[in-house]
Parts: sequence; structure tokens; C-alpha cells
Amino acid sequence: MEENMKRLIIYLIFALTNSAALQGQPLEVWPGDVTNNGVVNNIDFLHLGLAYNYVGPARDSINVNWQPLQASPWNGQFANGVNYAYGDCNGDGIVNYFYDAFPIYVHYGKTHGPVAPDTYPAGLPGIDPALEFDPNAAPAQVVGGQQFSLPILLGSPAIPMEDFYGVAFSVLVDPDFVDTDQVDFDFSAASWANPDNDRIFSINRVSDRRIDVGWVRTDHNEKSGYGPIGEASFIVIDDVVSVQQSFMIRIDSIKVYDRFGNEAAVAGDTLWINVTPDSQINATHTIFPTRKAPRVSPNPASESIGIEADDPIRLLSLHDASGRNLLQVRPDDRRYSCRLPELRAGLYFLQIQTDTGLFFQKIAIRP
Ligand SMILES: [Ca+2]
Ligand SMILES: [Ca+2]
Repeated sequence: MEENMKRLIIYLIFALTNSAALQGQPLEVWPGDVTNNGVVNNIDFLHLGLAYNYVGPARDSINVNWQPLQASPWNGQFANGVNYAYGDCNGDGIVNYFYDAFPIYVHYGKTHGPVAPDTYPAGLPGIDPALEFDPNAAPAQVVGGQQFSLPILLGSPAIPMEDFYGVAFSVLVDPDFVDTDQVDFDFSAASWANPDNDRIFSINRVSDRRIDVGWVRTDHNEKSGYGPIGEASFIVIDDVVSVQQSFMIRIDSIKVYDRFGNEAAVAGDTLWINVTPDSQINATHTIFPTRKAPRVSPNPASESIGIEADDPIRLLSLHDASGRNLLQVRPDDRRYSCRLPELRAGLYFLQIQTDTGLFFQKIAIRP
């Protein structure tokens, strides 16, 4: 017993001196690269949920320029060994949605140094849970201009999803048939994964064929179950002219975490949609209302802007390209307009938080 106690004390001294030594070494944080693997993407967003509301030393300057910024290590690290300090993208000493998702959005796709590409465990259909579009909701035929919505299912009654905390995935479309700018996602409905409106999400249109999605809880509680976690809506390009009779929509590059950041293998999905060449058929079915991103006008703007959203705007802020906050208001209304402060011409970013989620809009200011 005494021997054990001695060992414990020696271990504690060792652990304390060791962590003190570690804390002496500053880290170099590139704002947005939460995983510190050299690239900014939806996996970084997923990690915000893993470290949500965690606190640590703030950086000397609150700055989100794309450069290495010195940070003191925080007390703790992600499952992959990366210190939580990397999760504090804006450097204010806390990990949250409003300020730390912004650098990920602004620097999305940027790289620094040698990149260690993110890996995606290959899920096996029929063995691992699947992330898929509800095949029963897919229209049998579509025509040009038709809108259709597909519930996004995670897990099934036969293979439910256990210990789910967050997911990152890509949706791939065929640009001859679907315009990625018109693909929309709705994660506002309550679900088995989100019974309590406790999740954050990000949507990045990476190219004309790929959209990256990140969805993660924030309360450090995981959920088990199966069924829809959200919905995606698509519009078939109006003047679709092709000899091809069908096009695919695919979910891949899937990463699923439990609340500690341990990965689970999840199978992806490819759905084929048939195109009816006869444009006489009226598209009247499978049209669901979708929540749209808030509308900002005019854009480009010079003296004033107006914003209109589907839900009350809870928080609105304007940032320059380096992330500096130039304006912050709480309109608590679906509509808001204001005069802009004196700004140099260039590109700026609006963050608009509604009950549906957090939206980013680029806004050009002209002289
Ligand atoms: Ca990264
Ligand atoms: Ca922060």
C-alpha cells in the first residue's frame, strides 16, 4: 500500500514537471487549421465541436491572418494528439462557433508546409452504418428545372449509428446536371442526433462538383440511433441537354467521431437520378420548403446594406479579410438594415447567426 502511494507521488511529480515543461514551448497556430495537418477543411470544423467551450490562454493578439501565430499550449489535446489551443482559431482563449468557425471559412482549402492529408476510414456497406440519401425519397424521374429534396440518413434499424457526435462529408454532383451553388442543406429539424438543437454545421462549396459539409454537436454528449440528420435539396439545371439519361449524387470522404474524437467507419452512398427527356412533364412533386441563406443587398455595397433572413437574426457582424470585427449588432428581427462604417474598397465578410445556424456571406465594398 505504502509502496503504491510512493509510486503514485513519484508519478504525479513526474507528470506535473513534464506538463510544466511542455507548457513552456509555444505552439505555432495557423488560424483555421485546427488539426494542424497543413490544410483547412471540414475536418477542422468537426474539431470545434470536440473542444467546444473549452478555455485556455488567449494569444497575444487576436488575429486570424493566414500566418503562424504563437500560442501557449492549453491543458489537453484532441484524440490525435493535437493541442486544444489549435481549436481557438481567433485566439481569444475560448473555442466557440461564432468566432472560431469564421477563420475556417475564410481560409478554407489553404495549406501551409507539408500537408498530411486527412484520412477516411472505409466503411463497408451492410456491415458498418451508412450515411446515405434516402433512396425512397428520390424522384423516379426528373426534368430540367426541377427541385427535389433528399433526407440524409445516418444508420438504419438494422445497423444503427452508435456513440455519434459529429460528421464531416462531401457531396459530389455532376455539374452538367446540378449547379453546386443551388444545392442547399437544412439541418434545422430535430432528429435522433439533434433532439435538442445542440449542433453547429458548415457548408463549403469547394468546386462545381463538390460541397463539403461539417456537422457536430457541442455539448460533449454523444447520441445513438438511426434515420435523418438533415436534408439536402437540389435543382436540376434548366437547360439540361445531354444524351446521358441519368446522373449521380454521391456522399463520400466521410469522417464520423464520438465525443472524444475516436473515429467510426461509416459507408458512403451513390444515388443515380434518372432524367426524363420529355420536358413536357410537369415537375410538381417532391418540392419541400428549404431554408435559404440570408439575403444581403446591395452587394457590392457602398453606404448601407440590408439583410433579410428566414428566421430572426440573433447576431450580425462584419469583418475585414484579416478577421477584424468592424460592426456587431443583435437585431432580433428577420430584417435589418444599417449604414456602413467608413470602409476601404475590398472584400469583407458578414456573419449572420439565426436560429437555423450561422451563415457567412462575402460582401464587396466599393468606394
Ligand atoms: Ca486541418
Ligand atoms: Ca476562440
